[in-house]
Amino acid sequence: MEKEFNPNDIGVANGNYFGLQVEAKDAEINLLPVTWDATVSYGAGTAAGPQAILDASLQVDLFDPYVPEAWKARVGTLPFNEDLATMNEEARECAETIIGALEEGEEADPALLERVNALSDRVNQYVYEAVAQQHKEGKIVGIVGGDHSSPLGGMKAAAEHFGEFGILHIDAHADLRDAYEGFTYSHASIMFNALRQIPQVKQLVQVGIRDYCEQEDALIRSNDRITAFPDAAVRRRLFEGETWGKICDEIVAALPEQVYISFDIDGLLPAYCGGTGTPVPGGLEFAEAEYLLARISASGKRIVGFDLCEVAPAAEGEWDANVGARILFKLIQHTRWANTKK
Ligand SMILES: [Mn+2]
Repeated sequence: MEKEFNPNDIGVANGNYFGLQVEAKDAEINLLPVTWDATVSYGAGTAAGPQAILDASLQVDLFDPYVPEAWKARVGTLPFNEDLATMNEEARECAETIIGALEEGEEADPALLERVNALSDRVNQYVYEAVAQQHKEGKIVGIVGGDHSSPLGGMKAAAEHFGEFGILHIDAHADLRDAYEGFTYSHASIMFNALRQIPQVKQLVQVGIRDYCEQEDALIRSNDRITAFPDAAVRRRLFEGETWGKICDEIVAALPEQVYISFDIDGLLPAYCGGTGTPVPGGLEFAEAEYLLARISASGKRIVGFDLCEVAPAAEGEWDANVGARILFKLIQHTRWANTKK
């Protein structure tokens, strides 16, 4: 006989995130695992993120200091897509050859590039369709990546269903490169693609960014759809006596009424995500990220979707996945709370 659900018990490995006994059809939020990391340029492994986060999520206590009755979250888990894993393997092989050539100062083979781009297109289409179907059923979707190219289809689906929104983008990188390394759908191009392909994205609000190039900096400065809170500028203000609360006010104010949250785990301090593809010194404390999410959910804005990307299992132990599971829990809770009439 199945035991009655007790939020105070240890999570049960039932194939669902956080061991929740919620079927996808009954959920308010459904999580879509996207096991895709084809264009990761430095350290691979984020394709294993969704499963590692699921395993670690069983350890997360279903309590939240900001959100009442967190354990009542009706969060479902959508199936892992086996085809994605096969496609990822093929695309990764091509991408490794391409990146290897580029690192030798050689030209990339155009046929291989075309193949990676075609496979990326299929992933985008799959994610788009899976998310659009959920929207039709009245659900909010959280995408669990995968590298940061994973959620583009989900952003498109959200734009078609919900209309205009802003993206709160927490990341060490600006992700504003045009076809980085020749890959149209590079992890480093997600926000460039979102701005170019999704007119409903009214504002991109970047927090934590600290590793980006001259061209991206110029784009940030010249494009009025982008508001950046670069890590160095934020730290400077904190060092000189301003509070994180005041800066969060500005971040919240920069966002329109509807918000999509795109959370790259490397936005946090590398101590929280050493296994991720491209860790960068500096970044947000866990508590700073949580507080920012709490300010969004208290602000009266509506959250139309979210993603958590670039969590890669560490070489040893479960720390990265453990942090990822906890950020995922916060994203879920603050999405619920934002969308609850208070
Ligand atoms: Mn990113």
